[in-house]
Amino acid sequence: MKITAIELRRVEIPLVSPFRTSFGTDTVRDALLVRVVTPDAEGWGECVADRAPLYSAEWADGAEQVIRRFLVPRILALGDALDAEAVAPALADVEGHPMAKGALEMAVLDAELRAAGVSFGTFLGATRDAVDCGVSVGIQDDLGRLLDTVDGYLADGYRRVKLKIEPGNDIAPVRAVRERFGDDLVLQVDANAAYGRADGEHLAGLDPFGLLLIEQPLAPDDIVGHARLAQVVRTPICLDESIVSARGAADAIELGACSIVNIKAGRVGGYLEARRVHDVCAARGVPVWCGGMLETGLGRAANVALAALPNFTLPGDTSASARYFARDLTAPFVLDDGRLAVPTGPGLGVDPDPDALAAFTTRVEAVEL
Ligand code: OSB
Ligand code: MG
Repeated sequence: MKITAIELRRVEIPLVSPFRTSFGTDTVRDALLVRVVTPDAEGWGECVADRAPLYSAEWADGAEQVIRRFLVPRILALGDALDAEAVAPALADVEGHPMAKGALEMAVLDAELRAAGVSFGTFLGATRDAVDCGVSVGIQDDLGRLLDTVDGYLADGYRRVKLKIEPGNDIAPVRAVRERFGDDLVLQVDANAAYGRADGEHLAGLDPFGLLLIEQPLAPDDIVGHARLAQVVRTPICLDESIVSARGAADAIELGACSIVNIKAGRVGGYLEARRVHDVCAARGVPVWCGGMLETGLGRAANVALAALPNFTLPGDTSASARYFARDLTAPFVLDDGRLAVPTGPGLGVDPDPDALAAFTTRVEAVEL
Protein backbone atom coordinates (compact mmCIF):
# COMPACT_ATOMS: atom_id res chain seq x y z
CA MET A 1 0.00 0.00 0.00
CA LYS A 2 1.31 3.40 -0.93
CA ILE A 3 0.60 6.28 1.42
CA THR A 4 0.41 9.74 -0.12
CA ALA A 5 -0.52 11.75 2.96
CA ILE A 6 -1.04 11.40 6.70
CA GLU A 7 -2.91 13.94 8.76
CA LEU A 8 -3.13 14.23 12.54
CA ARG A 9 -6.23 16.00 13.79
CA ARG A 10 -7.44 16.90 17.27
CA VAL A 11 -11.14 17.19 17.94
CA GLU A 12 -12.85 18.29 21.14
CA ILE A 13 -16.44 17.16 21.51
CA PRO A 14 -18.43 18.17 24.61
CA LEU A 15 -19.87 15.30 26.65
CA VAL A 16 -23.58 15.51 27.46
CA SER A 17 -22.68 15.15 31.13
CA PRO A 18 -19.42 15.00 33.10
CA PHE A 19 -18.01 11.47 33.40
CA ARG A 20 -16.38 10.82 36.78
CA THR A 21 -14.22 7.80 37.53
CA SER A 22 -11.90 6.96 40.41
CA PHE A 23 -9.08 8.66 38.46
CA GLY A 24 -10.73 11.89 37.31
CA THR A 25 -13.61 13.70 35.62
CA ASP A 26 -14.00 14.21 31.85
CA THR A 27 -16.26 16.91 30.39
CA VAL A 28 -15.08 16.64 26.78
CA ARG A 29 -13.77 13.91 24.53
CA ASP A 30 -10.42 15.24 23.33
CA ALA A 31 -9.57 12.80 20.56
CA LEU A 32 -6.60 12.42 18.25
CA LEU A 33 -7.62 11.24 14.78
CA VAL A 34 -5.26 9.79 12.20
CA ARG A 35 -6.17 10.08 8.51
CA VAL A 36 -4.17 8.03 6.04
CA VAL A 37 -4.54 8.78 2.32
CA THR A 38 -3.70 6.22 -0.37
CA PRO A 39 -4.37 6.32 -4.13
CA ASP A 40 -7.35 3.96 -3.66
CA ALA A 41 -8.95 5.05 -0.39
CA GLU A 42 -8.48 6.99 2.79
CA GLY A 43 -8.58 5.49 6.26
CA TRP A 44 -9.40 6.84 9.72
CA GLY A 45 -7.91 5.87 13.05
CA GLU A 46 -9.01 7.10 16.47
CA CYS A 47 -6.51 7.22 19.31
CA VAL A 48 -8.19 6.51 22.65
CA ALA A 49 -5.54 8.21 24.78
CA ASP A 50 -7.14 10.83 27.02
CA ARG A 51 -5.85 14.39 27.42
CA ALA A 52 -4.07 13.42 30.67
CA PRO A 53 -2.16 10.21 31.54
CA LEU A 54 -4.54 9.03 34.30
CA TYR A 55 -6.17 5.85 32.97
CA SER A 56 -2.82 4.74 31.51
CA ALA A 57 0.59 6.27 30.80
CA GLU A 58 -0.49 7.48 27.37
CA TRP A 59 -1.96 10.90 26.68
CA ALA A 60 -3.13 12.55 23.49
CA ASP A 61 -0.31 15.09 23.01
CA GLY A 62 2.26 12.38 23.66
CA ALA A 63 0.57 10.01 21.22
CA GLU A 64 0.63 12.72 18.57
CA GLN A 65 4.37 13.23 19.05
CA VAL A 66 5.23 9.55 19.06
CA ILE A 67 3.18 8.93 15.91
CA ARG A 68 4.81 11.79 14.08
CA ARG A 69 8.39 11.26 15.17
CA PHE A 70 8.76 7.51 15.64
CA LEU A 71 5.82 5.53 14.21
CA VAL A 72 5.15 7.09 10.82
CA PRO A 73 8.80 6.82 9.66
CA ARG A 74 8.74 3.10 10.50
CA ILE A 75 5.64 2.31 8.49
CA LEU A 76 6.81 4.42 5.56
CA ALA A 77 10.05 2.43 5.54
CA LEU A 78 7.95 -0.64 4.67
CA GLY A 79 7.27 0.86 1.23
CA ASP A 80 4.96 -1.36 -0.83
CA ALA A 81 5.07 -4.05 1.89
CA LEU A 82 2.87 -1.84 4.09
CA ASP A 83 -0.46 -3.30 5.07
CA ALA A 84 -2.31 -3.53 8.38
CA GLU A 85 -0.69 -6.85 9.35
CA ALA A 86 2.76 -5.32 8.85
CA VAL A 87 2.17 -2.30 11.08
CA ALA A 88 2.64 -3.82 14.56
CA PRO A 89 5.82 -5.76 13.66
CA ALA A 90 7.29 -2.60 12.10
CA LEU A 91 6.60 -0.67 15.31
CA ALA A 92 7.68 -3.39 17.74
CA ASP A 93 11.06 -1.84 18.60
CA VAL A 94 9.31 1.26 19.97
CA GLU A 95 8.51 0.54 23.61
CA GLY A 96 4.92 0.94 24.79
CA HIS A 97 2.49 3.46 23.26
CA PRO A 98 -0.14 0.87 22.34
CA MET A 99 -2.87 3.50 21.87
CA ALA A 100 -0.74 5.50 19.43
CA LYS A 101 0.24 2.33 17.56
CA GLY A 102 -3.34 1.10 17.54
CA ALA A 103 -4.63 4.35 16.05
CA LEU A 104 -2.14 4.20 13.19
CA GLU A 105 -2.90 0.52 12.53
CA MET A 106 -6.65 1.29 12.56
CA ALA A 107 -6.20 3.99 9.90
CA VAL A 108 -4.12 1.70 7.69
CA LEU A 109 -6.62 -1.15 8.13
CA ASP A 110 -9.55 1.15 7.32
CA ALA A 111 -7.86 2.35 4.11
CA GLU A 112 -7.01 -1.23 3.14
CA LEU A 113 -10.53 -2.51 3.79
CA ARG A 114 -12.22 0.42 2.04
CA ALA A 115 -10.07 -0.24 -1.02
CA ALA A 116 -10.98 -3.93 -0.91
CA GLY A 117 -14.70 -3.31 -0.23
CA VAL A 118 -14.61 -5.36 2.99
CA SER A 119 -16.14 -4.26 6.31
CA PHE A 120 -14.30 -4.29 9.66
CA GLY A 121 -16.83 -6.82 10.92
CA THR A 122 -16.28 -9.24 8.05
CA PHE A 123 -12.50 -8.83 8.27
CA LEU A 124 -12.39 -9.40 12.05
CA GLY A 125 -14.73 -12.41 11.93
CA ALA A 126 -18.02 -11.01 13.21
CA THR A 127 -20.73 -13.62 13.64
CA ARG A 128 -23.61 -11.27 14.58
CA ASP A 129 -25.17 -8.30 12.82
CA ALA A 130 -25.94 -6.41 16.06
CA VAL A 131 -24.41 -6.35 19.55
CA ASP A 132 -25.90 -6.12 23.05
CA CYS A 133 -25.09 -2.80 24.69
CA GLY A 134 -24.42 -1.81 28.26
CA VAL A 135 -23.69 1.61 29.70
CA SER A 136 -20.94 2.83 32.01
CA VAL A 137 -22.31 5.16 34.70
CA GLY A 138 -19.94 7.67 36.28
CA ILE A 139 -19.63 8.27 40.02
CA GLN A 140 -22.44 10.63 41.14
CA ASP A 141 -22.50 13.07 44.01
CA ASP A 142 -25.71 11.71 45.47
CA LEU A 143 -27.64 8.47 45.30
CA GLY A 144 -30.84 10.14 44.07
CA ARG A 145 -29.07 11.42 41.00
CA LEU A 146 -27.46 8.05 40.45
CA LEU A 147 -30.85 6.31 40.54
CA ASP A 148 -32.33 8.86 38.12
CA THR A 149 -29.39 8.41 35.76
CA VAL A 150 -29.69 4.62 35.78
CA ASP A 151 -33.46 4.91 35.34
CA GLY A 152 -32.95 7.02 32.22
CA TYR A 153 -30.48 4.54 30.72
CA LEU A 154 -32.83 1.62 31.38
CA ALA A 155 -35.61 3.57 29.66
CA ASP A 156 -33.22 3.92 26.70
CA GLY A 157 -33.01 0.12 26.57
CA TYR A 158 -29.49 -0.65 27.83
CA ARG A 159 -29.10 -4.33 28.64
CA ARG A 160 -26.68 -3.96 31.52
CA VAL A 161 -25.39 -1.25 33.82
CA LYS A 162 -21.83 -0.71 35.00
CA LEU A 163 -21.28 1.55 37.99
CA LYS A 164 -17.97 3.27 38.46
CA ILE A 165 -16.86 2.81 42.07
CA GLU A 166 -14.09 4.04 44.38
CA PRO A 167 -13.42 3.69 48.11
CA GLY A 168 -16.27 5.49 49.88
CA ASN A 169 -18.55 5.23 46.83
CA ASP A 170 -19.04 1.50 46.43
CA ILE A 171 -21.32 -0.60 48.64
CA ALA A 172 -23.97 2.10 49.12
CA PRO A 173 -24.53 2.92 45.42
CA VAL A 174 -24.55 -0.77 44.48
CA ARG A 175 -27.09 -1.52 47.22
CA ALA A 176 -29.26 1.44 46.18
CA VAL A 177 -29.30 0.46 42.51
CA ARG A 178 -29.98 -3.21 43.29
CA GLU A 179 -32.81 -2.36 45.68
CA ARG A 180 -34.43 0.09 43.30
CA PHE A 181 -34.17 -1.92 40.05
CA GLY A 182 -34.34 -5.49 41.35
CA ASP A 183 -32.40 -8.69 40.89
CA ASP A 184 -32.99 -9.00 37.14
CA LEU A 185 -30.86 -5.94 36.34
CA VAL A 186 -27.53 -7.10 34.92
CA LEU A 187 -25.17 -5.03 37.08
CA GLN A 188 -21.38 -4.79 37.32
CA VAL A 189 -18.82 -2.36 38.78
CA ASP A 190 -15.52 -0.84 37.64
CA ALA A 191 -12.95 0.39 40.19
CA ASN A 192 -10.23 1.54 37.75
CA ALA A 193 -7.54 0.23 40.11
CA ALA A 194 -8.69 2.28 43.10
CA TYR A 195 -8.26 -0.46 45.74
CA GLY A 196 -5.31 -2.22 47.34
CA ARG A 197 -4.45 -5.76 48.37
CA ALA A 198 -5.73 -5.09 51.90
CA ASP A 199 -9.26 -4.37 50.60
CA GLY A 200 -10.29 -8.00 49.97
CA GLU A 201 -12.74 -8.23 52.87
CA HIS A 202 -14.26 -4.87 51.96
CA LEU A 203 -14.76 -5.87 48.32
CA ALA A 204 -16.31 -9.17 49.46
CA GLY A 205 -19.01 -6.88 50.84
CA LEU A 206 -20.20 -6.55 47.22
CA ASP A 207 -20.87 -10.31 46.97
CA PRO A 208 -24.46 -10.22 48.31
CA PHE A 209 -25.55 -7.95 45.42
CA GLY A 210 -25.21 -10.55 42.66
CA LEU A 211 -22.88 -8.55 40.43
CA LEU A 212 -21.85 -9.97 37.06
CA LEU A 213 -18.25 -8.91 37.75
CA ILE A 214 -15.85 -6.51 39.46
CA GLU A 215 -13.63 -4.78 36.89
CA GLN A 216 -10.01 -3.91 37.70
CA PRO A 217 -10.12 -3.50 41.48
CA LEU A 218 -6.31 -3.40 41.93
CA ALA A 219 -3.29 -1.84 40.24
CA PRO A 220 -2.66 -2.74 36.59
CA ASP A 221 0.59 -4.58 37.39
CA ASP A 222 -0.85 -6.52 40.35
CA ILE A 223 -1.71 -9.85 38.73
CA VAL A 224 -0.92 -11.89 41.85
CA GLY A 225 -3.01 -9.49 43.95
CA HIS A 226 -5.99 -10.09 41.67
CA ALA A 227 -5.45 -13.87 41.87
CA ARG A 228 -5.48 -13.67 45.68
CA LEU A 229 -8.52 -11.41 45.64
CA ALA A 230 -10.35 -13.95 43.45
CA GLN A 231 -9.96 -16.42 46.36
CA VAL A 232 -11.58 -13.98 48.79
CA VAL A 233 -14.49 -12.55 46.78
CA ARG A 234 -17.20 -14.63 45.11
CA THR A 235 -17.96 -12.01 42.45
CA PRO A 236 -15.97 -12.78 39.26
CA ILE A 237 -12.90 -10.60 38.66
CA CYS A 238 -12.63 -8.94 35.23
CA LEU A 239 -9.43 -7.21 34.13
CA ASP A 240 -9.21 -4.06 32.01
CA GLU A 241 -6.02 -1.99 32.60
CA SER A 242 -3.96 -5.13 33.42
CA ILE A 243 -4.50 -6.77 30.02
CA VAL A 244 -2.08 -5.25 27.50
CA SER A 245 -1.51 -8.19 25.13
CA ALA A 246 -2.82 -11.62 24.19
CA ARG A 247 0.08 -13.23 26.02
CA GLY A 248 -0.66 -11.17 29.13
CA ALA A 249 -4.30 -12.24 28.94
CA ALA A 250 -3.28 -15.90 28.78
CA ASP A 251 -0.94 -15.41 31.77
CA ALA A 252 -3.59 -13.63 33.87
CA ILE A 253 -6.08 -16.42 33.18
CA GLU A 254 -3.51 -19.13 33.96
CA LEU A 255 -2.67 -17.44 37.28
CA GLY A 256 -6.35 -17.20 38.24
CA ALA A 257 -6.33 -13.38 38.25
CA CYS A 258 -9.51 -13.04 36.18
CA SER A 259 -12.36 -15.11 34.81
CA ILE A 260 -13.66 -12.42 32.43
CA VAL A 261 -11.72 -9.97 30.21
CA ASN A 262 -12.58 -6.46 29.02
CA ILE A 263 -11.05 -5.97 25.57
CA LYS A 264 -10.12 -2.48 24.38
CA ALA A 265 -8.22 -2.41 21.11
CA GLY A 266 -6.29 0.75 21.98
CA ARG A 267 -5.01 -0.72 25.24
CA VAL A 268 -3.54 -3.76 23.47
CA GLY A 269 -2.11 -1.94 20.43
CA GLY A 270 -4.89 -2.32 17.88
CA TYR A 271 -7.74 -4.42 16.51
CA LEU A 272 -5.49 -7.25 15.32
CA GLU A 273 -4.08 -7.84 18.81
CA ALA A 274 -7.60 -7.35 20.24
CA ARG A 275 -8.75 -10.24 18.06
CA ARG A 276 -5.87 -12.34 19.41
CA VAL A 277 -6.94 -11.50 22.97
CA HIS A 278 -10.45 -12.65 22.03
CA ASP A 279 -9.01 -15.88 20.63
CA VAL A 280 -6.85 -16.80 23.66
CA CYS A 281 -9.80 -16.11 25.98
CA ALA A 282 -12.14 -18.19 23.81
CA ALA A 283 -9.65 -21.08 23.83
CA ARG A 284 -9.64 -20.97 27.65
CA GLY A 285 -13.40 -20.64 28.09
CA VAL A 286 -13.13 -17.07 29.39
CA PRO A 287 -15.91 -14.74 28.19
CA VAL A 288 -15.00 -11.25 26.98
CA TRP A 289 -16.78 -7.97 26.39
CA CYS A 290 -15.86 -4.83 24.51
CA GLY A 291 -14.74 -1.90 26.63
CA GLY A 292 -14.92 1.72 25.58
CA MET A 293 -12.95 4.95 25.91
CA LEU A 294 -15.72 7.46 25.09
CA GLU A 295 -14.96 7.00 21.39
CA THR A 296 -16.44 9.10 18.61
CA GLY A 297 -18.45 7.33 15.92
CA LEU A 298 -15.20 6.29 14.22
CA GLY A 299 -13.81 4.26 17.10
CA ARG A 300 -17.33 3.13 17.98
CA ALA A 301 -17.81 1.62 14.51
CA ALA A 302 -14.69 -0.51 14.95
CA ASN A 303 -15.64 -1.47 18.52
CA VAL A 304 -19.11 -2.60 17.48
CA ALA A 305 -17.54 -4.73 14.73
CA LEU A 306 -15.13 -6.28 17.25
CA ALA A 307 -17.95 -6.91 19.74
CA ALA A 308 -19.71 -9.03 17.09
CA LEU A 309 -17.05 -11.78 17.37
CA PRO A 310 -18.35 -15.03 18.89
CA ASN A 311 -16.71 -14.94 22.35
CA PHE A 312 -18.02 -11.42 23.11
CA THR A 313 -20.85 -13.02 25.07
CA LEU A 314 -21.38 -10.18 27.58
CA PRO A 315 -22.83 -6.73 26.76
CA GLY A 316 -20.12 -4.14 26.06
CA ASP A 317 -19.53 -0.48 26.93
CA THR A 318 -20.53 0.16 23.31
CA SER A 319 -23.23 2.69 24.05
CA ALA A 320 -25.20 4.86 21.63
CA SER A 321 -23.75 8.18 20.45
CA ALA A 322 -26.38 10.07 22.51
CA ARG A 323 -24.96 8.59 25.74
CA TYR A 324 -21.84 10.68 25.10
CA PHE A 325 -22.48 13.53 22.65
CA ALA A 326 -25.26 15.82 21.51
CA ARG A 327 -23.60 15.59 18.11
CA ASP A 328 -21.19 12.83 17.05
CA LEU A 329 -18.53 13.03 14.33
CA THR A 330 -20.40 10.45 12.25
CA ALA A 331 -24.07 9.67 11.77
CA PRO A 332 -25.17 8.76 15.29
CA PHE A 333 -25.17 5.18 16.55
CA VAL A 334 -28.71 4.62 17.79
CA LEU A 335 -29.91 1.82 20.10
CA ASP A 336 -32.49 -0.56 18.74
CA ASP A 337 -33.92 -2.69 21.54
CA GLY A 338 -30.67 -2.32 23.52
CA ARG A 339 -28.47 -3.24 20.59
CA LEU A 340 -26.29 -1.46 18.02
CA ALA A 341 -26.13 -2.67 14.43
CA VAL A 342 -22.70 -3.65 13.11
CA PRO A 343 -21.83 -1.38 10.17
CA THR A 344 -21.72 -3.28 6.88
CA GLY A 345 -20.09 -0.80 4.48
CA PRO A 346 -16.42 -1.00 3.44
CA GLY A 347 -13.87 -0.37 6.20
CA LEU A 348 -15.42 1.26 9.26
CA GLY A 349 -18.65 1.64 7.32
CA VAL A 350 -19.11 5.17 8.64
CA ASP A 351 -17.63 8.51 7.54
CA PRO A 352 -16.90 11.62 9.53
CA ASP A 353 -19.42 14.33 8.71
CA PRO A 354 -17.39 17.24 7.24
CA ASP A 355 -19.44 19.86 9.10
CA ALA A 356 -19.03 18.07 12.44
CA LEU A 357 -15.31 17.62 11.78
CA ALA A 358 -14.95 21.32 11.05
CA ALA A 359 -16.98 22.28 14.11
CA PHE A 360 -14.97 20.17 16.55
CA THR A 361 -11.44 20.37 15.16
CA THR A 362 -9.00 22.28 17.34
CA ARG A 363 -5.90 21.54 15.25
CA VAL A 364 -5.02 19.65 12.08
CA GLU A 365 -1.51 19.07 10.80
CA ALA A 366 -0.04 17.07 7.95
CA VAL A 367 2.78 14.70 8.87
CA GLU A 368 5.80 15.25 6.69
CA LEU A 369 6.38 12.10 4.67
O1 OSB B 1 -12.27 1.86 32.62
O2 OSB B 1 -13.67 1.22 31.20
C1 OSB B 1 -13.00 2.13 31.69
C2 OSB B 1 -13.89 5.43 29.97
C3 OSB B 1 -12.66 6.02 29.91
C4 OSB B 1 -11.57 5.38 30.45
C5 OSB B 1 -11.72 4.12 31.06
C6 OSB B 1 -12.96 3.51 31.12
C7 OSB B 1 -14.07 4.20 30.59
C8 OSB B 1 -15.43 3.71 30.69
C9 OSB B 1 -16.44 4.24 29.70
O3 OSB B 1 -15.82 2.96 31.56
C10 OSB B 1 -16.70 3.30 28.61
C11 OSB B 1 -17.43 3.96 27.47
O4 OSB B 1 -18.65 4.12 27.58
O5 OSB B 1 -16.79 4.30 26.46
MG1 MG C 1 -12.53 -0.21 32.99
